[in-house]
Amino acid sequence: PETFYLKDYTPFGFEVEAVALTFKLAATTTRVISKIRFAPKPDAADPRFFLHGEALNLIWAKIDGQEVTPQMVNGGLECTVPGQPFTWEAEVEIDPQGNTALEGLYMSNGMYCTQCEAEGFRKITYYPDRPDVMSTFTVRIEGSEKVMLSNGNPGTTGDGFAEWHDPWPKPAYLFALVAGDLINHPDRFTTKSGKDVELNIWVRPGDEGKCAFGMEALKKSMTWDEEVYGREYDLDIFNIVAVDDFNMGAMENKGLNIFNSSCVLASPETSTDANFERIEAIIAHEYFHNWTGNRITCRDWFQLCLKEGLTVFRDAQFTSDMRSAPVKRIDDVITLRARQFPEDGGPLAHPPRPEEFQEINNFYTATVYEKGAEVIGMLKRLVGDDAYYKALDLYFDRHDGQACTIEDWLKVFEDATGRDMTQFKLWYSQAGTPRVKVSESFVGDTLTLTFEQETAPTPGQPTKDPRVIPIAVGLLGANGDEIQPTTVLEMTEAKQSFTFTGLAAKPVASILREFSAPVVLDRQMGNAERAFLLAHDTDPFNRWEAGNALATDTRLRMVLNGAAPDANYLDALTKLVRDDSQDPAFRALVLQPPSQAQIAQVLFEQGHTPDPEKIHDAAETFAQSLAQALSDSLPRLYAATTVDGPYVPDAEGAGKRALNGAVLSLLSRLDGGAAAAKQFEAADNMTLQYAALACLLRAEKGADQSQAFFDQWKEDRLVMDKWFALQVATAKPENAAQTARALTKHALFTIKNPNRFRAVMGALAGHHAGFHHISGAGYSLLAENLMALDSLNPQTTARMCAGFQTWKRYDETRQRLIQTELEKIAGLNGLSRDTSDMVTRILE
Ligand code: B3K
Ligand code: ZN
Repeated sequence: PETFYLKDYTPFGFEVEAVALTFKLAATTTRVISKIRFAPKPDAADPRFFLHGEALNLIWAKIDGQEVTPQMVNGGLECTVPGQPFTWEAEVEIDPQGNTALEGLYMSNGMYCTQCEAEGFRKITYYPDRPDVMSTFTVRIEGSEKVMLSNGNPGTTGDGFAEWHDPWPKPAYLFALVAGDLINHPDRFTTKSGKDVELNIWVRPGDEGKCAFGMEALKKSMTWDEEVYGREYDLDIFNIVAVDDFNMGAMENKGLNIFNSSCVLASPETSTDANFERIEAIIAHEYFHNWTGNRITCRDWFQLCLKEGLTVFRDAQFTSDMRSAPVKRIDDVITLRARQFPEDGGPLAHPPRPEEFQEINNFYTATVYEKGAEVIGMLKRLVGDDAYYKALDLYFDRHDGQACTIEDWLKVFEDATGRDMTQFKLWYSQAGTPRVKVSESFVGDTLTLTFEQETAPTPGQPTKDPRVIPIAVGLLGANGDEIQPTTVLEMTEAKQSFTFTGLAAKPVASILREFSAPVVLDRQMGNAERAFLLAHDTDPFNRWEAGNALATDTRLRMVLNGAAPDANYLDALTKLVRDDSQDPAFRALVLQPPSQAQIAQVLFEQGHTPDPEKIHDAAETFAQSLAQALSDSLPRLYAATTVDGPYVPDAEGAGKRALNGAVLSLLSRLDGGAAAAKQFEAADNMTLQYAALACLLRAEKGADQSQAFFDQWKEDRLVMDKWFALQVATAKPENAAQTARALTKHALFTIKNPNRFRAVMGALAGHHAGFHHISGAGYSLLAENLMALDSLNPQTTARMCAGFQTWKRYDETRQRLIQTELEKIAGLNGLSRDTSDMVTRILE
């Protein structure tokens, strides 16, 4: 398969002045008629007239009204064209019904919808399907569907047709079309300059009661982007559509966002606190793309993090403002460590801006998104808030309407701040997580912190240059007072020391506050000091981090030396949990143990071979000991953290319910599930019902409740996804694969719906001890299902291959088992390019 390189970038040889599309909808024989005005660029480096096209049946093509016979070439067509502006017209036939890949125009539950990013537009018609080709689109949809939508503002609508016009030039990946039997949840928004905007969330009949929360989130996002970034919405209408079959979370098509129904539909009865928070964040994310992604887009797909890293950063700022900033930061770091660090330390490692790819869909990764956002966080920390917003204003001013690069992005920071960004750019070009080792010495009145950075080799990058690393540090006195408020140290060398003078006594240093850089901090610190920071640090992230380090440390010693749970840590933890003056959300976070995959990750970082069984046993033993240590307080805590009154999905309630859920899960280890059974019975919202069911299933006492849950919710796909996932997630390691296998035989299981497939297979891959069970049953079940899915849906298949990415860190037996499965997948007849690319890189 072909490899694409950043260094080969060449602009398209033609301007696209305007695009007009007519769709004649029919389930298996949709006709698309395109009329596109092209103008040759006088000094084109590549004058070839090449249009992408895939799985299209060309009926006819014309240039300036004259029928032509283009040459079909790999991935599209070529044609001889005039030397002056000309009109290209073509009619193609496509099969939305047969499109199970869910890319291009496809059908989901009888409704037409599209997904074009990254390269799906070429499955709709022949076109220069690259993000640096921007044009205005006029769309006419002919069909009998009740609702027919496209980008931009509505034009004429009549019997059997609807017209749309998008005045903002856009790349084809932002094109969208939806048609079906939909109903809307309407609202309005007035922008700060007084523009009246019509808002709609479109859903299938029956889902209209699940739109209100998403609509509020949308309006909050619109206000926030005006207030914080000065960005206003720019069309008369903003539509969101919920679809059931979708490969990812959502898509920011201009004026017509398309959402996986799981990322927009919400109600207290069917959605958990976590669902509500995620929905709010994704609605914000897609809305924020209107400026960071749509008005300013990417020159090519290597620059993907230009829009994704920035937009993730913006949605994280939004969530921090809407909810609790420390909780959001802690959650994000947990996710980064769970998803991005393993990627960065394994065979799939790539820089936030990759320089080559075979299949771009495989680069919508935690590195591009989450590390991309971390890089922006560092930039903001280094230049300061004022300079950051000054640079952003310049970015919007200078590049509105353009398709840009990381170089353009860094240049606005150079121009706005006068700072040289050469070294900072390494964050975009180098893969791998830097390991930062810190040592301390205190002499006279001076504390010296010495840092050393090192990044392990990654595929294609054997050596690394030192990066600029912002390290936020504060100092605490013996009584817990802050004697040095947070200051950002700028590390630029491989090894570098910083001093703090005028200190009366040796302070306790709080290092990498707010997780100021995405690095692994290697710090030898006694548990007494950690407990001190857990009790006193003024930086909430580092307070949590100290607790996390203690939790990790005791679990590592249990796994490696068969030690018992650390008594001092249990003591500190129980004290904190019982302390009602502390924020419930924070207590819940401290109570949430590091995941088993996270313990495996740390073992790997420290050069050990993780043993999933031992890791699992240590987790169980620890939780049991904690439950015992807290036994007197659990009933009181459970009662005290129960939230009375009607369910409100806000941060405060969610924090309380999180603590309540953590307490219930400990209590369930002691009371045989009695409290959980009661809670299940009484629950009037999904957060409580789901938490109770999880506890019961984990205790193997939930058969009746599981059946009751099924009977109650069998008509609700999103709740059924939870039901499928939870059974796998709560299974004993030795039963996880078998449970998952049985669920794939369930009448409501379908491999064709990505949400359902991920519910079962994602839960299996996420069950560390179950997936890595020494029988190999987890590996073979995942492989078997990936092989069954590949010919239907390559994107989702490829994405889920990542479950195998950590294989080389395990023992030889497991490595051999996984290798066998990966080779089976690699050898599959007709394997998709997506999956082949993933499996090949993982095996290397
Ligand atoms: N930009 C889309 C992701 C498209 C994925 C294509 N495989 C959603 C988002 O990041 O907002
Ligand atoms: Zn995005």
